[in-house]
Amino acid sequence: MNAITIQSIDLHTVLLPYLAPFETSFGAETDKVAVLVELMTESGAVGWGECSIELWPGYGHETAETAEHMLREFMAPAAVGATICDPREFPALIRRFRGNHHARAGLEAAVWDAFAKANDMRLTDLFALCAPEDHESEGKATVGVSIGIQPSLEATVDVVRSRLDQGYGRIKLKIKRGWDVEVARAVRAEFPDVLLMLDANSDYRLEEADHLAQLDAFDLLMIEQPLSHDDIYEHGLLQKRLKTRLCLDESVKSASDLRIALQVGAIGILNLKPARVGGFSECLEIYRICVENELPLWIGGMLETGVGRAANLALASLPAVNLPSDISATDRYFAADISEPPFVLGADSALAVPEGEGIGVEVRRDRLEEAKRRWIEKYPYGKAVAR
Ligand code: OSB
Ligand code: MG
Repeated sequence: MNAITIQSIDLHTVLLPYLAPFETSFGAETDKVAVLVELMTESGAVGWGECSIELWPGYGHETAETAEHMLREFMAPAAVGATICDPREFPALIRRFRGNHHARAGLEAAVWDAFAKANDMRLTDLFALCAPEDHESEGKATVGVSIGIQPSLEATVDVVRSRLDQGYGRIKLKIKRGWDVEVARAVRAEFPDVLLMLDANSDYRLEEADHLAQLDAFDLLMIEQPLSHDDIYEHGLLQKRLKTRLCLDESVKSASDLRIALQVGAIGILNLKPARVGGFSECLEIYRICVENELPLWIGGMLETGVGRAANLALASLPAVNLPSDISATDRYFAADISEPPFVLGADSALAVPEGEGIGVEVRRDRLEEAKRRWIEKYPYGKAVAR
């Protein structure tokens, strides 16, 4: 393998309008904000990574500005000048800075992309080399679509129908307190056979276990993150009272968290998000734990631009990712993405990993500049949030 030496790092904060606002239990977002990391190596390879964040610190606690700050003041200076022989060495260079997983994951993603390109290979094949033996990229990933909270049950059923017509084979509905049993009932009644799951984004408390148990009636694939974003223990207590498998998202921020969740019976399925766990090295460690424990696994998303989505797709195409991932086609998110080519849904609800080296998509400089201008001009804190 060719080593890389990091020569310089540029940060680009972009704002891209969603085709439709996305509402979860913590609010509605109209635009994607992302800090994109562009990393130049001494040999001329250029790697890209995305810090997956949102305008409102409702899912995680980071924002574009905290990510920019951490990267500019601490993490990027610690990375520049370093020579890396294996991307899994990279986390040690920034380990002395605590937390800030979304920022850290964006920088590490750029390192992985540059390293793959410096070795003339796809990122997905580089991941496979770091996975357990005989785990090779399948070159595509089965995906589903995540549907935000809609204004009515009828609107929800209509959106589900249009996504099924587009070819998505698994539907995830966002729920919150007061928007749960009836929405599951309405969608299940209309589509008795669809693979259906719910995501509560931490809105419930353990005292609501009996209420949540009503959801057992709808043959759900899983319920994602019903309890607090930082709880593991009570999810274990809740699981004992539900037939439906619990999937953890927010609560698993590291391999160590996953081991605890397994130990206390808090997890039946893992949503693995590279941003949440602080990067792809940690993802590969978590992947190994899932294989060893036969824990069903899929890759989550945060409505990323093409840069982040391409890297997530590279991971999602590894064989132990055995449930549909939250990585949809470009036209589910944006009119014009930052990168080309767009992702198009193929047969069997699958997305193909691009053939090119690294993440396999190219950043369009014109769109990048436009999206950077948009961020500076619009700066929509507050305005973007309807509660
Ligand atoms: O909880 O999985 C989540 C988007 C933003 C923040 C949190 C979540 C989500 C999604 C979107 O569900 C999935 C996607 O990227 O398509
Ligand atoms: Mg989730």
